[in-house]
Amino acid sequence: MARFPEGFLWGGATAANQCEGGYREGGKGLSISDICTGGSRKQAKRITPVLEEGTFYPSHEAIDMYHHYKNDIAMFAQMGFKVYRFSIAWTRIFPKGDESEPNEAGLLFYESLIDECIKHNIEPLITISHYELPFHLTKEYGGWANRKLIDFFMNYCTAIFNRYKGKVKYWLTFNEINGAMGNLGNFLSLGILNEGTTDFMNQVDDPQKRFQGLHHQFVASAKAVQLAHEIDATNQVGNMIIYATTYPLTCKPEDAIAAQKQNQNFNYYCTDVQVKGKYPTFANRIWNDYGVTLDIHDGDMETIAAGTVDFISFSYYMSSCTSADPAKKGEGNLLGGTPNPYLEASEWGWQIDPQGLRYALIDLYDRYRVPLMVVENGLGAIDTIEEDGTINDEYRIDYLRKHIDAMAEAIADGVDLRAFTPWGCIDLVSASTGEMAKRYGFIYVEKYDDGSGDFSRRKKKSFDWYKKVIETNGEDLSS
Ligand code: BGP
Repeated sequence: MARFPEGFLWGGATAANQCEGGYREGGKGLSISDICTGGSRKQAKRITPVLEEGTFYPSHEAIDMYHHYKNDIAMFAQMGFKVYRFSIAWTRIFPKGDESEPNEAGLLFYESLIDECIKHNIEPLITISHYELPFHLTKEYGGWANRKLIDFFMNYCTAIFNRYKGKVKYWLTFNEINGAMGNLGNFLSLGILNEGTTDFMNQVDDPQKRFQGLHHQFVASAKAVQLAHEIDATNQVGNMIIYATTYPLTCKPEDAIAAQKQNQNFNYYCTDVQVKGKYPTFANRIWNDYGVTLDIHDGDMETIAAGTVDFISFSYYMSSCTSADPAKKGEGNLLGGTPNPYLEASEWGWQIDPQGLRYALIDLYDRYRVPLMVVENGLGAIDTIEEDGTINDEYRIDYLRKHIDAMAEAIADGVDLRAFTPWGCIDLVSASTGEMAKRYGFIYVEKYDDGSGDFSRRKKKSFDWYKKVIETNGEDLSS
């Protein structure tokens, strides 16, 4: 029996702020990612509200997809992509975010990009907001903590839903919305720049604003779902979370409770609101623990209930362990937690766990019973160009092969999985560390962290491998 259903959407994923560049072209406004400097695993990127002369800002040029998209989409087509997940930069459509009319040049750019996908029989899957709020909305309004952002977001959605009607069917509202359950989400997801924050990894936290901002995003997302359906009944809108598979560090009951709590906080809080249309039973406990009082307006909960998503999409890179013992709370990986002694980690400390993906799929499907899409997964690694010009990224193939096998197992377990779009199908800037050195692509881009590189593209070994995976609908994973 086939391991993957017919029509399974194989493809890849990127985000505007990490690949486009052209940060001032076509009338684009400054986004929150445009004010983040380069960084590395050891040196956190900085947030600079005023651009500094002589400082390297990776999003300004990124991999210059703004000028290379036709070539890049043709290469995706060569691999046989059925779907391409990308994001629209809000700042190309509404450069400041609070204008009443959209910027035609921005609308045209994405129209051309979408047409290019369609020309190659690639289904566009669009993330509406992926870590690039217009900076003006941070500066003047305080980011998503301000309720006015709901209306600004709706203007943006109205413009793109109408313009791309009939061409785009799949939409995701907010990238990794549950990133706002943690400290990093203040700025990255919500555009909230608390006083004293300069270091991206160690932001000053304000849980009151963070949870309020998240509430505004829930209302905005639900309104967007309804609007998308109104404009075109065939539109399918998903949410997008980071799924963090969480194991108790030991079988000690306290550790199991700690893991369960972490699961509720991180994996279910947002998903319950967006899929079930209401806050979960444990929400009060979370708000009380943080000393948060939410301002929920009349009608908000009705809006949320009426705007539940059609499917769940999520990113999955790693798992983590949770312990009730504060002394054991080490630096597991980006998700926090404690290292798992049974797993190996990538060079960036992300613990590799294909079984964790199978677990994630079964857990989400059992709890929510809506179709699932894995819209990010992959190995960030240092790639080397050999003397003969090849890039033998067997380690990436090995990572993806195991995760594809895990997806096949989950499907056999009864999960309704529709799509797989590995992250950074073409090398791009890392979101957490702001560097090019951490590469995910099937396509190598000659762009480096000192700003050098001519943006030329070349296929890695994984390019032909993934082509065969798609051709055989996931049956042949050999290299
Ligand atoms: C997710 C983001 C992406 C992306 C990816 C890999 O959190 O949605 O934007 O970049 O992770 O992370 P990184 O780039 O930090 O390696």
